[in-house]
Amino acid sequence: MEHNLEDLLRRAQKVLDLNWTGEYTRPAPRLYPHQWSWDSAFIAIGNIHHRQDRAEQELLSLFRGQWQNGMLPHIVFHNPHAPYFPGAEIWHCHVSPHAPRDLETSGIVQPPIHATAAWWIYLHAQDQTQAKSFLAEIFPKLKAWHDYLYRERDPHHEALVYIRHPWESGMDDSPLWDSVFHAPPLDLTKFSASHRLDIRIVDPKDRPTHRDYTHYLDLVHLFRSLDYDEEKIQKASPFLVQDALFNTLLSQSEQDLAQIATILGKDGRPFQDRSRATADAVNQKLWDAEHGLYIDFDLVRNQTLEKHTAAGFTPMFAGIPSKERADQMLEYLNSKAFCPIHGTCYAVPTYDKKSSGFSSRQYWRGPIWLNINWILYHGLRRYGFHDYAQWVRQAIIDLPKTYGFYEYYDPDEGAGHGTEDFSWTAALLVDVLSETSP
Ligand code: 9WN
Repeated sequence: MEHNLEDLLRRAQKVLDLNWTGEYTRPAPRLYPHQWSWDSAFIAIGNIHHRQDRAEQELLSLFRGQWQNGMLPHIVFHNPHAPYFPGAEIWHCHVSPHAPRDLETSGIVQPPIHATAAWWIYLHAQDQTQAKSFLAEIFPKLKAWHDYLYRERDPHHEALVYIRHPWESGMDDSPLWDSVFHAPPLDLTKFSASHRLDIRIVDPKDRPTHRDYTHYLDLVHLFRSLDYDEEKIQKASPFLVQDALFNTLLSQSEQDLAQIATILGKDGRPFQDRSRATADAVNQKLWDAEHGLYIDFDLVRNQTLEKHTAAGFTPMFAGIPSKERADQMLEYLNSKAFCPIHGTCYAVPTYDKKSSGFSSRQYWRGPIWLNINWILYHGLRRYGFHDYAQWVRQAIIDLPKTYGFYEYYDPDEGAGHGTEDFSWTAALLVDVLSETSP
């Protein structure tokens, strides 16, 4: 490896060391002091190359917060006193009979990429015997997590699960949610912006608006008032969305769970079948043939969400589109709407640059996030789009190298936004630099 890349790798590992608490890795030192669900999966994917012990512990610590019904919460508050808003007292999850008694958690989920991370650990482990006993320990927990999603989040038995909060998408402030939130009248005085800690830690211009936060908190209060009972939530929630990224990651995780089952001498076919059913449903219901990407479906209003975000290209990660569809997707990605290969931009902005409301710095409304790049990189490789895959990989390396380990980046200027010392930026950089055959 070139000398300057070795130095970059060391700097990335330092960020992961800084955020390691001895039990799990914080996404960032001040902004995100607790354990987040999909962050931990990405962090484990990076850590496996040098710290197998930490990679395994990361996922096991996260699953300590798993609810009895299998739900894996998006935040585990191992230390509830570390300042974050909304903290454990706002979620107040003990109203649910399923919530753990000995640990505080949130009451929503994040995208299910955990079986993929567990399989990644096994594939890259230095100590295979240890990795196999790790798989044996985590397998029933992963199975319970996926069973929960198919059982509780798929009311019409479509093999497509819904999310019920923007935070469940992981792409919290995506323009996809604008029309969902358009309809209900909003009382902006219900919640005071002074409660927000995020806008004291990073530039408010990088973060969601007060209006969006009011929506986020409204939903939290609704779920809590319904004791986090899924049947009641399904009837009352104004937000129930079948999301392309979430279902893509579920389909891939089911493929990986099938591999894990086989290694453990169990039957992998039920997971393969569910993976295929979800892939078929994504193809049937979420494909936008006119524009050449996947979009989301709003179950409450019974309509598609006509916004073109980078999430729409992620189904390649799970091998969902046909070759013909994938060609169409690449054409859109490789255009000025996103970022043409070898152009003056960085790949891949999270929102179509030509759409109204695109922002090069505001949270999920345009900036590049390296976890989405990592998912796209692997999807593009899967379809043999090696040139564009390398273009996306280059951004995973160049952005932290030039601008630091930021949470997200301006797709034209490259400048970093949100918090510094962001764990998954470091972890996914470690992962791509550790590849034997990029
Ligand atoms: C709310 C931790 C998380 C990420 C999300 C990202 C952001 C939280 C916040 O940070 O969300 O869950 O407070 O803004 O949008 O993807 O998991 O890094």
